[in-house]
Amino acid sequence: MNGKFVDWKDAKVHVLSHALHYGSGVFEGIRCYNTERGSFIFRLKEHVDRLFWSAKLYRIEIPYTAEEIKEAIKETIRVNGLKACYIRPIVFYGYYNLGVHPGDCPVECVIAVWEWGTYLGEEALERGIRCTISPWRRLNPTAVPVTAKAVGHYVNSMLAVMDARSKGFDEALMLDENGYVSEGSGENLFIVRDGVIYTPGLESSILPGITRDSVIKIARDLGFEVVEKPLTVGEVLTADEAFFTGTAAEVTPIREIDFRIIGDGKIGPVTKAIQSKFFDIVNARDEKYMHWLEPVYE
Ligand code: PPE
Repeated sequence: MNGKFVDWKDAKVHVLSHALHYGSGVFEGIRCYNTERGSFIFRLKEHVDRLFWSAKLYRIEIPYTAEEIKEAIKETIRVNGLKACYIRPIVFYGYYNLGVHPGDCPVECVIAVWEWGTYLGEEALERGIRCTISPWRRLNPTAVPVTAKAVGHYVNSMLAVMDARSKGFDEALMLDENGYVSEGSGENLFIVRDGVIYTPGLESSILPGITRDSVIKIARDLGFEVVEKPLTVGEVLTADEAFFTGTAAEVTPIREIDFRIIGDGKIGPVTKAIQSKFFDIVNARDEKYMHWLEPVYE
């Protein structure tokens, strides 16, 4: 917390912190994997870079360099002695005085790490999940810079996932302001049709996911054609396969959307191929992608 190690129970902020009232913060979600070759952080550089451009979009000046943040992340894992963990850096306006303009509120910078297993339940990675199309549209880029991973943007995601869970689904699928399919509450979407992989592009108000970028590269390397384009609800409902990607969700198949079975309701062959390659890579079993892994204990 702000350059010092603080015990979990003492890691507190003032109730009049600006970010609590106005959502004025940016954050990241990163995973560290425990592999046979040691503990590695997946695409640390890309995550820290995104933290900086999220901050730039919100005019938040991070009082550290990217190098310092990366080193602090590794050090935080080391002092906790964790082998695998989820990493949450967050930079936000703290307490000074209220009022929408952050004025002289201090920029607070925190890195938290903890063990976090599968995001959508143990079964999700194998059997796939059930989604519903959200009545809440994804925030649009004329209102906020949606490519920033900003704290306040997540009220939109929270409404969507609460709606989905209240109806008995695992996750929400959100549409953009034009009615094209955008993304999940915390994941990017891919579909497969006739062997070709499609995913919504930046024009569909998505967060440019780092797992999404990884999956596009992995899929092309495996010889698949990957097309970024606006996707209609009809195209998604009639896809042969569909899956979500995200740091927390990893590569999670979607088996059903609003009671329509996707493909044959099981993880499809393309999803399976990409998912197993993804897990090989994050578990340091693929020499070609070792540059995506940052060692923690070295
Ligand atoms: N879209 C949204 C809205 C999103 O929150 C995430 C990550 C993604 C796409 C995928 O981005 P990436 O992780 O770079 O591949 N969601 C994070 C937060 C999850 C949470 O519940 O908190 C995550 O996966 O860490």
